[in-house]
Amino acid sequence: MQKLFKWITGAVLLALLTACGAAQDTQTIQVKDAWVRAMSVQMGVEPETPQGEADHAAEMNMSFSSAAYMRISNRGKKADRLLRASTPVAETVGLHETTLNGDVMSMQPVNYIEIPANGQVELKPGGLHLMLAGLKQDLNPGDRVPLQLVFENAGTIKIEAEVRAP
Ligand SMILES: [Cu+2]
Repeated sequence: MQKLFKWITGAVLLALLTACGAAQDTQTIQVKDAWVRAMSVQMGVEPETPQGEADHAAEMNMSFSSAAYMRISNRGKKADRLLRASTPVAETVGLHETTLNGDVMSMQPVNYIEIPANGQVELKPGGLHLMLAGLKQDLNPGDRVPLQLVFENAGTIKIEAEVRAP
């Protein structure tokens, strides 16, 4: 019953948001201190390169990745969720969490990042982060990377993250 109620609340809210253009609710979510780890991408393969090596080079390029970090706060009375993100500088942006099991650090995708009501979540090295996979260009310190964040309630929020060499 609780679940159904939640679902209905969500549906009504969504309808309201669609009606009001979501402008007001967007302000309940604030993104601060966004930065992206600097990364150099070696693009370009010599024309004479045998096919196998070219394929390998293509795979290598695809493997260039970086991560974005930020603080997301929620001033609202309802929890919100970051559902997905995108940027023009990478093929994909994944929501990831780095965890430490004993001495082994591993990274796995998460379905969403929940921002509690009246709370905040910090995406930081060694924890939650956005994984920018398949970088299309060098990310040099001082560059600004546009990021589009999609929240369950707040909708789409566009930010710029500064590239930093950690
Ligand atoms: Cu990751």
